[in-house]
Amino acid sequence: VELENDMRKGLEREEFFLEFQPQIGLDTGKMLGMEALVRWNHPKRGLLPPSEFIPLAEDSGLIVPLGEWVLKTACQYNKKWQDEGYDPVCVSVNLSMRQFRQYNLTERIDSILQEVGLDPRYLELEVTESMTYDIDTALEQLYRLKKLGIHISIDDFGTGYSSLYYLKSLPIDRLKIDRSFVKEVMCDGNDAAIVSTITTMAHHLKLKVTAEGVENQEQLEFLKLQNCHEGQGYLFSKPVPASEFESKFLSRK
Ligand code: G
Ligand code: G
Ligand code: MN
Ligand code: NA
Repeated sequence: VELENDMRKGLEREEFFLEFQPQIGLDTGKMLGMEALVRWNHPKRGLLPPSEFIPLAEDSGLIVPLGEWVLKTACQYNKKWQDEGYDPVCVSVNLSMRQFRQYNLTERIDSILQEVGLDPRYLELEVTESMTYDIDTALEQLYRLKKLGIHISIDDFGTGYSSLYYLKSLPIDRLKIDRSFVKEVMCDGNDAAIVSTITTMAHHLKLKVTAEGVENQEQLEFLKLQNCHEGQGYLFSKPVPASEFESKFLSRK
């Protein structure tokens, strides 16, 4: 409860900030996108990782205002960088279950995009498989979101509940292979088979595929052989604050 009150205050006092992690095209080595990840600079406890406050924010419902702050701030950075002449890239934002269940989510995102002035095609929402559990509701919500012109990806793919029926029905653009499969891809034949199969399936379904948690060259070579489109992970960069991201990863023609 104390951390919950702190979070409420923290939102007003601007104690939250974003880090960005690049998403790299594996054939060119070029940065094609970035994921925005929230951090909390707690006045007494110092820097808190999401694992220490996202679950609490989920339980209390504070994830809705926090998630909206993340969305808006990520869009603002992206718009600012485009205005400064950097090559435009898409920003990915994690959506929580609570946000996904909001009946007016599409309108809220639409008004954020309008207010910020960001072209919807430069926003991607990351949803998890568990959000598609109620397929009819999920389909309706995802179709509304897609109509805005934004992109949708399935985060942590392979770890949650999903059936291939869902996968063929959902209006999604990308699968993000969970990092637990990528981790052992060089020493566990089952993981290699899973990564390879997800990648092939994504190709056939005409979905983009991103490997998460790419940490070394061997994993990268494996993923390239599979024609996996993009990679995200410590091999390229850990998530970094906006100013560092700008100087290290953004480029102009
Ligand atoms: O860097 P990493 O420790 O950033 O993030 C840990 C977890 O927290 C990830 O599973 C990520 O999806 C989640 N997370 C990070 N930022 C956000 C956010 O803005 N909203 C939601 N819902 N989850 C987030
Ligand atoms: O939303 P998602 O669950 O995908 O959140 C991404 C999380 O993965 C963040 O916590 C981020 O810091 C973490 N992460 C990103 N790249 C790597 C990596 O190469 N290795 C590990 N172990 N974690 C990573
Ligand atoms: Mn994510
Ligand atoms: Na993930």
